[in-house]
Amino acid sequence: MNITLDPLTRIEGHLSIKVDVDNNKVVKAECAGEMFRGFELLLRGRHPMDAHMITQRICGVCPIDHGMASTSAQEAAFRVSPPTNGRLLRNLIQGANYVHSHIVHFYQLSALDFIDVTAIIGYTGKDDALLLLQDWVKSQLQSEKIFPAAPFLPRYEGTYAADAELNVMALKHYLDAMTMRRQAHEAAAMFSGKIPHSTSLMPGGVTELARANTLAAYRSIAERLRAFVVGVYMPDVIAVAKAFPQYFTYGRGPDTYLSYGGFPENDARTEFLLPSGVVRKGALEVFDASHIGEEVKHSLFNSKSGLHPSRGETLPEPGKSDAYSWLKAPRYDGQPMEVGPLARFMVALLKTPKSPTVVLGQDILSQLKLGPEVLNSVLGRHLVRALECKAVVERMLDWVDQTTPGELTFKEFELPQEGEGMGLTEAARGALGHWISVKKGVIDNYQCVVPTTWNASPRDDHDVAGPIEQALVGTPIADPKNPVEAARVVRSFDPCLACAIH
Ligand code: NFE
Ligand code: MG
Repeated sequence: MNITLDPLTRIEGHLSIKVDVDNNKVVKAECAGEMFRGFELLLRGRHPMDAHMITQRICGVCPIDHGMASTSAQEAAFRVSPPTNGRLLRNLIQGANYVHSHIVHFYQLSALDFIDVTAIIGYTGKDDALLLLQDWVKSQLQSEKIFPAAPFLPRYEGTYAADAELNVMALKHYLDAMTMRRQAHEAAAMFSGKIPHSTSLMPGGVTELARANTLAAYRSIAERLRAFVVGVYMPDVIAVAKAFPQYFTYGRGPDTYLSYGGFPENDARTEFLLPSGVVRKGALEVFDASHIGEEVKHSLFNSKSGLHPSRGETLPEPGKSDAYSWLKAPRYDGQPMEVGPLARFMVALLKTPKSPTVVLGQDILSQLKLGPEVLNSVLGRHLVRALECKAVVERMLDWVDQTTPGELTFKEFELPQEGEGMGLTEAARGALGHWISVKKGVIDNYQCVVPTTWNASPRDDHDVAGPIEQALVGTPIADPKNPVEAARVVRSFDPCLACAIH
């Protein structure tokens, strides 16, 4: 039997999932990005310093990550790098953008996969926000329209959390998370000029100043965010984990992980808060960018297959036979790689086993009487994303203290007529790379390989499925009309198709 989830909601962008189900289990999955955007083509012939302004528009969720990758690629081409204060302000901007993203992913995008929104009907308390939510859900339930107003209903029916108290508390946190998200945006905008799409990120640093009063204001928001992440987000993820333990066994990806390294801790940008590395067969390897290639056998492109992104081509071919996705298939040594919080945790587990994040992760798992092998799963991804959010928000407070008010945040440079550069960062959703080549003063080629392009990639030249496609196989589907289990698997990756197709 075939089931199609199209569009898969509560993610960013247009994703179509097709699964073959046999004996109530997924036996094959196809993951398709459904539109072409063409950012790589429209950058050609433009002034190189337009790149970070344009590529930030790839996405409103992670614009800062694209800005980081783009300015880093330009910096490599222009032979400049930010001063200490510039690096720190970038970490502060990107950190706040991460915290917003992870909070939104858990509460606004994923929680309603587990939490029963209809439990609000039985609410008898006096919280104004919850009473409003109650009215809204009631009116949706009473609506005669086939599709009542989004966002809560309709939904796939299935098994949701049974504990009324847990449901109502989580719904309250769903509402609180919106405030937290706005505050994270406000903190980022203190140094980014605005959010989304920063006006202050530039090759050479950040054009905003490091003022003592702004640093103090940022710190006070960061402390509120930390209180929410530690006191609300982490406990809620653990509560969901306790209510749905079987989701530590669903959603197993390829068990190959890639991280470029995120949040530089030194000006040479060789040490990172989120370490860089590759994990295959349970062993840590040094990441080597020359191993990346984008394959296109099943992608709607007639570019040469397997090209390194520094030489990449973007040649759309809408009617291509045997192709089903507008995503290329990035591969490392020809292998699919999972990227994102789980990949970063798996790298950290082997590279920095004594880091507070890894120690806390092990602690939580042992309280649940589980070992790290369960992390390659739906709940594993949610758990390590929350752990990472805590690590980033806590480190943001240190970066505030390391910033020196009044010192330069930007380094001047001469713009060369020719140059090539690679810019790598860890976006909230995983490894993000931009490659720029400049000739005669304009962009000659520009390529982006984006986190969700790795995770949601279609089959490659050897017909090997992408990470989400692999993770879907084996998922039990109790009711083919309500494939909520498959949706939970896909959402655990936090896919952003707007980014992935770029
Ligand atoms: Ni549109 Fe993004 C992140 C990037 S995902 S959200 O995080 O880069 O592929
Ligand atoms: Mg690309």
